[in-house]
Amino acid sequence: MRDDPPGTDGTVCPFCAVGCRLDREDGRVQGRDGPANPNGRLCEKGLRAFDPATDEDRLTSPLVREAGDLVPASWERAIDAAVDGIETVLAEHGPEALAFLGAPRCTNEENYLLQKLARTLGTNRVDNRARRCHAAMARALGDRLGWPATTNSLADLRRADAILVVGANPAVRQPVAFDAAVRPAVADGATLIHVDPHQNETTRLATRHVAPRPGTDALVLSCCCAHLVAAGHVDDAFVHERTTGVDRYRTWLDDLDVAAGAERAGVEGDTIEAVAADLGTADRLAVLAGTGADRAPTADALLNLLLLTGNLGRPGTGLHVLRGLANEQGATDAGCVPDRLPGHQPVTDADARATVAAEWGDEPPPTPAPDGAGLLSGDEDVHGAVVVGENPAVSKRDADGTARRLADLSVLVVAECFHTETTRHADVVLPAAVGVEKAGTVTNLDRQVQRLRPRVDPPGDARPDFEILRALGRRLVDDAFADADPAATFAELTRVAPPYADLRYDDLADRPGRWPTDASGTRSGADVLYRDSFATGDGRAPFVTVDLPARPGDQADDGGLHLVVGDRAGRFAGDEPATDDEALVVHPEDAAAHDVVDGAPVVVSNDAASVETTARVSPSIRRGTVYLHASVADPLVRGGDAVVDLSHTD
Ligand SMILES: Nc1nc2c(c(=O)[nH]1)N[C@H]1C(S)=C(S)[C@@H](COP(=O)(O)OP(=O)(O)OC[C@H]3O[C@@H](n4cnc5c(=O)[nH]c(N)nc54)[C@H](O)[C@@H]3O)O[C@H]1N2
Ligand SMILES: Nc1nc2c(c(=O)[nH]1)N[C@H]1C(S)=C(S)[C@@H](COP(=O)(O)OP(=O)(O)OC[C@H]3O[C@@H](n4cnc5c(=O)[nH]c(N)nc54)[C@H](O)[C@@H]3O)O[C@H]1N2
Ligand code: SF4
Ligand SMILES: [Mo]
Repeated sequence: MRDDPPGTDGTVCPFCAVGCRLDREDGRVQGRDGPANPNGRLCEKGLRAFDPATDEDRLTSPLVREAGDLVPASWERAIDAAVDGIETVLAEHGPEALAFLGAPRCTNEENYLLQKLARTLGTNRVDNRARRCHAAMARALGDRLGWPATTNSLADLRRADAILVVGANPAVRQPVAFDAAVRPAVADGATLIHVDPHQNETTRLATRHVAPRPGTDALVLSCCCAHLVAAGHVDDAFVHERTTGVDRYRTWLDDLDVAAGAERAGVEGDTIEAVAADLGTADRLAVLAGTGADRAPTADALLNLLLLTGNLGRPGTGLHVLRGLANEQGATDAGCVPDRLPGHQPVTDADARATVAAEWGDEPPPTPAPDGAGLLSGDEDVHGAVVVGENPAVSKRDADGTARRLADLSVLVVAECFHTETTRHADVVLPAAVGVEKAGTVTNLDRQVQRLRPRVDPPGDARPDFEILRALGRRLVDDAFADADPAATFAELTRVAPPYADLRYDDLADRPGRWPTDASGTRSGADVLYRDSFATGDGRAPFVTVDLPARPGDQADDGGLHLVVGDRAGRFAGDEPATDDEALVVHPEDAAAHDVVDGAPVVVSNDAASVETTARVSPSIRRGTVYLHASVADPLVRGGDAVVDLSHTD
């Protein structure tokens, strides 16, 4: 895998944040040599990239609710209905009564237009699924290092000589990146340490697997740090020159009881010490963090570990956020966030607001809006919503609550490619184009910005979200929206979002770019962030003491089992084949204690729900913990307790 190889043929796979390039030729999907998929490799999913384009369930006509039913309508009538509904809410309750949800499946330009629409109407109530998906890790990176993004490039991972994977399964979830970067690094002798209560496909390549109790990663990692200090593996020069707060942190570490910590995490003390030795003796340590690690204390502990050992700002090091959906990074970069303008600038920053105002003619409001734009937390002030490419009625933690709130809105406008649980509550449904039908740009998980090219026409009357948002903007705000096209909107993004400053839409047609573009104005962008200093006020990164959970771990002592959920997936057609792997994974000793045998039907229950499935008895899961596929576990995790009971059915 080369650094920054050229590659702009075809378009970008719409399914995950790796951002492989592909095209369709003679009816078959084929990979194209791209920056993230050297030699045109694709995973099985990528081979289905065009499936949504030809799916017969696609929405092909706008729909408007009439007498309780959604009925086909012309675009003109649908936009009228959307605008009427939104203007009524504006007139009755003001802009803070509207919420806007975008669109990690949509382009940078679409996300930019969505947040511009919200903010020019007068509200910061705009959010996107992406920020929530890897929220804790991105926030810690942004707060402590400067940018809420992966620090090093995927290609650069090959240079690591130790790779620590926490709460993730990149062998299956980001397979092309895993095969192109992680496998070759391991083949060259890198140590792979996998921290996960459940063994998955990534574990197969691991040199060492550590299975702590769920939720105890921060404790395990902090104990590692204590061992690193004791064994003299601290990079003193790096700590001295590039960090702050080490004394306070070291005092905190000194007070950490590593023996008790290991016991609470359910891991042998020797194992933690051995992991610390693996990490401490590596010259170049890189960390990959997934959804299972997305907790604030874990993020803090990981960054402390990297700072202590000087594993930031150099090739082969850093923290990789294993983002999921195709444009998770870009949706956030473009400003679909309730407290950030484009380019991650705080809405509270008067200078940033002034730059934006110079472009828009309107200054965005200075007050951050709540997470989920308030729509998801049940903020009673929200009376209307525009949802673009999300399905909050099922994909959010409190899905039932969200569905109720959607049903209660006075107006819900949804841009979608398919009918979903969310369109069911909509007043206006606008049929949207899918990824392979669109132009624009997307930004992958290692900050590479790539051009999409429309490869097929949208079916029927479906249109790109860009056109939909432009039409809404023209009617709700002003004619300036009417002039927008993806090229002009990207140019506007580069003017208001400093990390995108020197990227040019036309250039991206020939060569992908990467943000942040460097200060000298070249467009190569930083494949390794923070080589000389961190993007913080004083250029240094702070150590922080870790807020360790008071009562981590499972509660196997009282007979309950801790539920670990994985394989969370979107439901976009073609994105994921139906899984037959819905069994409850249970450790042999727990199975025996609950009188359950392999293959037996079982009931898993907590205070929220009971689900029926079959048992797979396997030592791949740690004792006291059970693993369930998200699609089956959903009713249990929706507001329920993480501790479950297990019984067999006869
Ligand atoms: N094929 C396919 N690939 C996808 C997707 C898809 O739908 N299909 N979706 C994409 C999306 S949107 C996302 S967000 C990513 C998700 O990618 P990943 O984050 O890799 O998702 P999972 O496979 O669920 O892996 C999460 C792991 O965390 C572990 N875990 C749970 N709790 C804990 C804990 O407390 N500590 C530790 N250390 N581990 C824990 C689980 O056992 C599980 O193995 O995948 C992306 N890639
Ligand atoms: N209960 C539960 N919750 C979950 C998960 C889970 O497995 N279970 N998984 C979690 C994870 S990791 C993620 S990332 C999220 C995913 O959450 P969401 O993003 O809300 O859900 P998806 O089903 O992935 O995608 C939403 C919709 O986008 C539409 N879409 C695709 N492309 C486009 C486009 O270009 N334009 C428009 N307008 N629409 C488009 C698809 O038709 C789909 O219905 O869910 C998270 N939450
Ligand atoms: S790894 Fe991701 S981007 Fe690449 S082909 Fe597979 S799903 Fe598409
Ligand atoms: Mo995700």
